Amino acid sequence: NDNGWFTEVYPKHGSAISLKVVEKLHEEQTPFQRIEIYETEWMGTLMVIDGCTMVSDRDNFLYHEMMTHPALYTHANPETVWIIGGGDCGSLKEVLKHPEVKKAVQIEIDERVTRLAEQYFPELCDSNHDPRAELLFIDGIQWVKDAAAGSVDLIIVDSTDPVGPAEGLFNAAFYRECFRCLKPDGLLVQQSESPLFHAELIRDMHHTMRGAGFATTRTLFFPQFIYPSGWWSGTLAGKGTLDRFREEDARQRPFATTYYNPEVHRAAFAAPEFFKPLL
Ligand code: AG3
Repeated sequence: NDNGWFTEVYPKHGSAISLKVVEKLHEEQTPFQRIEIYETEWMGTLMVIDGCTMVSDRDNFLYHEMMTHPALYTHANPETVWIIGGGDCGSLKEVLKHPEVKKAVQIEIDERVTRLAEQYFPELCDSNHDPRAELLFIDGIQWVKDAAAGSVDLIIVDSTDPVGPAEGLFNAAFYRECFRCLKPDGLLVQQSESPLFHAELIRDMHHTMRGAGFATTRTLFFPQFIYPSGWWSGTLAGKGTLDRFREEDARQRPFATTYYNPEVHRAAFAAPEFFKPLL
């Protein structure tokens, strides 16, 4: 935050993003991480965790729509959904737009992320009191260890980068527990970083998910201005097939979206040429 700009530097990639700041609204160290909130000139309110951009008013729709709707419209009947992380409640809000969802549990380790989102990103939190929503502030790794086998249709891992509190969400032990918790046709979707900067991480994720028992894995791609390289991804893993896109349901969706639609859904799963050998 020098000369009125917030900057996140990507040291390994010789690059950075800078956003012009109007005002720093908040800063605190929680037991888990350092959270900062800025009012920026063009991106609206911005949440930063441990120096990394997390959510902005202007572009969070891209990430939150693409981390939820493609997976929800791939599952035949997603009634129970867990969101591991996702403390800003943006994914929860999108999940609850689906009338077939009967229960959505958000398992966020750091309650302060949610309390600050309620204060500074109220529009992301306007579904938090939906009777189908449950907000827990506990460790998601422990949650999947303790949960009963075959108890959930869809697990969404909406985490920070694979360092610090989120590190344990990117390994075989965690995926095996997720696999165990999912019903026979269950799906997992995890944010999987930048296809340009972190292609090896995505490759490893596919191998590790399949090693944990998932039959099918697939990555979807979408833009995200405030994240490293401006290009981001989510990776899906299915106990069975990922080929049951409920396209007609997506077309008739009973809610508004800003990015997602059935054409975007199909296009997002197209693997760029340089990516094919990695998958
Ligand atoms: N989760 C992914 C954030 C990763 C950003 N990385 C970075 N800026 N270096 C976002 C949480 C939104 N619910």
